[in-house]
Amino acid sequence: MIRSTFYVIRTLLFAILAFSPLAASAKPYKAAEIFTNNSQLYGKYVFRMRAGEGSGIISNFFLWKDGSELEGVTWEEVDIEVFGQDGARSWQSNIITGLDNRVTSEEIHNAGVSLAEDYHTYSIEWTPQWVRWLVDGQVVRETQGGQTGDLINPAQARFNFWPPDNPDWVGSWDDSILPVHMFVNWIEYHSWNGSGFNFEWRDDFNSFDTGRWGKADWTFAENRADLVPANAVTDNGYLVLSMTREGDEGFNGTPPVDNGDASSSSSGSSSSSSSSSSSSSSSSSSSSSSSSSSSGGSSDGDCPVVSWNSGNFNTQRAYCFRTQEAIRGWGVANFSGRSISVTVNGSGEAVTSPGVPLPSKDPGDYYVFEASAGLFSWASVYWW
Ligand SMILES: [Ca+2]
Repeated sequence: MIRSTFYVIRTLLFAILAFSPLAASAKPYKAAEIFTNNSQLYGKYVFRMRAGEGSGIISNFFLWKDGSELEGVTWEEVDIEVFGQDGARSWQSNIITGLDNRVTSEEIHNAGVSLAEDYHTYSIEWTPQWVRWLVDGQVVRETQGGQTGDLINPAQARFNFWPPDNPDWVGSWDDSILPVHMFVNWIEYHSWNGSGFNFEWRDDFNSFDTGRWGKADWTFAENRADLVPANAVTDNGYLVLSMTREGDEGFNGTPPVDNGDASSSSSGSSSSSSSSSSSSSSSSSSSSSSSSSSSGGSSDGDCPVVSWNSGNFNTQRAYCFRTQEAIRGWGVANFSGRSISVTVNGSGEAVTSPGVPLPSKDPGDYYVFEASAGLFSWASVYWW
């Protein structure tokens, strides 16, 4: 991921009007949004999403304090917004806070690949001290302090897919792209325990769980479409959010398969690992130099056995640890300057790109994680 070259803070006055909810029914296009019925204060959300492609559209996941749009209420929002334009290769992170004048801190990130051709693993980590955005196990942005201190209320998790009436931001609108869809394979929520994250729940979208999720039936001024329940469905283990013309709502196709999902129980580990290794060829080539310089040095027996699955190690020096846990997916955070190498029992071929699926192992074997020295005094590795 290439960090954006510009970082903008500005206030938005128009937005008070632009985002006032209106009853849906009037617009010629229909889009979709789902939201958790419950709100959570802090935590980590991890999900596998394949964005929609096309100019004028965005595929989003965001944390939202319900009622933020109301007069006299502070706005609290954290965003991942994937642009459909230009081959869906860029996305925006943002925090929006403030009472009357909204403060935003959007950054644009170039993914280097199409985010609409494959599923990717996205995470938002939200703690009292920081907000982090990760894609495929790599921290793309971290915000400490500042607006983080204004995110103090429980927030819903929401996915939505809609066409903003804002060509300068999302590109020009051409309705010949319709219908177009975004897909989510699964999402997990991990709560914040004060020093790490605890797994709380996972939704594989094998059905639409109305106990967990609601569907939007409203719109707002900046949206070219109404958000309608008929365009938010589950199909074959995937959440599908659709953008259609009025009268053409719903999804009639087959969701594209998530080949890179290491946790998929039905696809088999061999196929998932082979496809994910090909999709990560660019990142592995970029990390080849760092893997050769990875310190190693310590045999697996020197590395302590850890019991956490989301923890920090507090040293700038090289560090290693072992675990016997079965690992379906993993990532790293605050890893500036560090490389990582993961092996089974300290031998064999090493995985050196964060998030790349690990080889299978027997229950009595250890995954050995070896991190090189880094710029910061703490870093973390987590898995699920
Ligand atoms: Ca699924």
